[in-house]
Amino acid sequence: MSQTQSEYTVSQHSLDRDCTTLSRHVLEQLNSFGPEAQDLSAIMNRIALAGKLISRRLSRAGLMAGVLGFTGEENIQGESVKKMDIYANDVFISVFKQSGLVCRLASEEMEKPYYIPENCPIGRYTLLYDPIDGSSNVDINLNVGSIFSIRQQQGEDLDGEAKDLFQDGHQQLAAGYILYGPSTLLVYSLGNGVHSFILDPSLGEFILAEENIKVPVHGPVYSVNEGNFWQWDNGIRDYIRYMHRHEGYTARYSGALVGDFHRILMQGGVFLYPGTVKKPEGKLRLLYESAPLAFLIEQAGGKASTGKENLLDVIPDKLHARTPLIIGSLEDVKLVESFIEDSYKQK
Ligand code: P6P
Repeated sequence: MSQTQSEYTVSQHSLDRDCTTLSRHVLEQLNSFGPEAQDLSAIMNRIALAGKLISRRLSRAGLMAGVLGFTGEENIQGESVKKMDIYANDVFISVFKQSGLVCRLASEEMEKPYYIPENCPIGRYTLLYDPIDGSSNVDINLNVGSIFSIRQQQGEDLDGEAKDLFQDGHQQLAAGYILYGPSTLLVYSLGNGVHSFILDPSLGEFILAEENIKVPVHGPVYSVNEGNFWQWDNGIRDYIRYMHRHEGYTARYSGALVGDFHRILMQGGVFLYPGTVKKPEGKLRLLYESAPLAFLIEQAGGKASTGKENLLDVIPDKLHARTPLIIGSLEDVKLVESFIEDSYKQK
C-alpha cells in the first residue's frame, strides 16, 4: 500500500535525523569540507567514541570487579581518585592516539599536559577535559559527566609546559560535555549555537536531538551547595537569603556539575560555586570545567561570571587554575552579581 505524502515526509524526516550523526553535523555547522572542518569533525567523532566507551563502562560498573571505588591515590587537585576517573582519563588518551589530530591533552587527572608524539608534528589541536566530573556520584549510580574544550596550539611549546593554553576562554574552538544519565547525551558548540545528541545504543551513534538550544532568560532553579553558607562572602549570603524569602525559586543540586548545568541550560536558573574561606578562588577549574561551560552558555544566550568579571575573559596563570563560577540565565546571573556588587558598596 503506498504511503501518503505526509507519512512519507515523516519517515523521510526520521531517516534524515537518524543519519544526522555528530560528524556530519559538524561539517554542516562549519559549512565546509575543508581541512579544519574535517579535523574538527574527526575530533568530535573521537570524543563521541570516548563517550561511548565511558558510557558502556558506567552502565556495567556495578557488575564488574575493579571498576568502582577509589584507587587509593590523590590527583594534582589533592582529591581522592576513583578508578573510573583513571579509566575515563585513559580512554580520552587512547581514542586520540594514531589520530594525527591532537598533540596535547590537558586533564584534571594529570599534573602536566600529556603529549602524543606521533601526532605532534602535524596535530595542531589540544584537548582539555575533565574525564569524569562528579565522580563522587559514580558509586551510587547517579549522573556524572565529561567536559571538554578544544583549542588550537599556538607556537612550538618547546618547554612542554603548554603555556600557550594560558589564554582567555574566547580562544576555544569548540566546547561541550557528555552527560551520562538515563540516556547518554552529548552537547557541543563550535561557536555557532548549542546542539545536543543522544546516544542510540542500537546504532552505536550519537543522533541529533536538538539544535540551537537557548537557555530561558530566567528560571526558577538556583543550584548551589548551601552547606558552604558559612564560608561565603556577605553578597552571596544575602542572595541566598533572598532566595529563601521570595516565592518562585527552587533549589536543585546533584553534586555533579554537568547534570546541574544541563538542568539550568534546559530549564533556566543559575548554578553557582562561589569562592569560600577554604577556597577563595573557588573549587571549579577554569580551563576544563568553567570555560567550556561558559562558552556553551553564552552560545545559548546566557551568562557566565566569576561574580566580578565575564568568565570567558579570565586568563589563567596555571593549567589547573580555579575560578568562582556563576552561570545560567541572563537575569538570574545578573541578580547574583547585583548582590555581590551591593555588598562591596557597603564595605
Ligand atoms: P561540592 C565534583 O567534585 C565537582 O567538581 C563538580 O562536579 C560539582 O559541581 C562540585 O565539585 C561539587 O562540589 O563541594 O558541592 O561537593
